[in-house]
Amino acid sequence: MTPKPALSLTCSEEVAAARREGRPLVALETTILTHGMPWPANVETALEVEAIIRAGGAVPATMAILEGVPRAGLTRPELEALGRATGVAKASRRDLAVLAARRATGATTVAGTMVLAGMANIAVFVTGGLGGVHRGATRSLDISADLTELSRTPVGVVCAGVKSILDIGLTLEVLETQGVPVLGYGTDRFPAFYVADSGHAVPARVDSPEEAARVLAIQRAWGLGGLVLANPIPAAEALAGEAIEAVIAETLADAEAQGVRGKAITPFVLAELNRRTDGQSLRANIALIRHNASLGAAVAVALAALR
Ligand code: PSU
Ligand code: MN
Repeated sequence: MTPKPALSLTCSEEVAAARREGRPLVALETTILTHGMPWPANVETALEVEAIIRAGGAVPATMAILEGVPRAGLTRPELEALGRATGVAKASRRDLAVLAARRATGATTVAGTMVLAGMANIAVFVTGGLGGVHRGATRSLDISADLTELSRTPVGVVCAGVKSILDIGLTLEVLETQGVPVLGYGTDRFPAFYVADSGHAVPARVDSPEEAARVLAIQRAWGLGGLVLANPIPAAEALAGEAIEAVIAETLADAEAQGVRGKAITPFVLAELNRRTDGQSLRANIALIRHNASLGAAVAVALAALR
């Protein structure tokens, strides 16, 4: 007989203790581990990001569904097993209940991680890049569930903007429609992952973790949903915009020619970019997520100080 489904979240000891003591917590996703970066850089980066968050005075809560159980805080062996596994499901909002009912394992996307962070009452979440509106979405209607999740779940997502594998202008339009604040951290420009400036302005700017935390506290108190805190990649780590843009355009054309669709597109493009840039895109990806981890920890600490 199939066991009964797990109806609530299971926290690691570290996460449970932090919740009891009201210490600042930072959620982390796992799709980046299973679909965003190759082994072993994926596991090394995940462990490093957790260490940066601890050094910043907060507690990391890496999210996944393991054998049907929604989890906040993974052990090192669990992280390594996920990072080495192939064929793990990519879990967005709509996949969570199906995976849990089947006692299956899934790596959570930004949307899926936000849902679990909401269940654990964790206010801050650090990742690399958000999903968004895909190029050609006026025909395909391929718009990441990350954007609608931001409108309903009160979590502040620290990211380096979105990759230009997406249509950045349309992504910002949908975030506006969904009522999602987009805050530039120390910048008036919306960042585009590998480059600090996408060519689009941000609707609002903050210049300190405290300022970001104040906006997030009000979003949460008023039930207004989440927000995006867009943290530009440090100048020393940024890639040359035109060169990376050309590789992205080529890779997207190949994806289309090979019939790659839906949730398979982002993982396909990330793996191909890494291969075609000789690891440059991966190095930039690692640098920016580390940078986001220290900002995320600082925002979580500032938010805890407001309570
Ligand atoms: N963008 C990146 N790296 C990633 C992702 C997006 O630069 O790893 C992952 C995130 O987990 C994000 C998901 O939530 O892809 C979006 O997938 P989709 O486009 O299928 O919604
Ligand atoms: Mn999609």
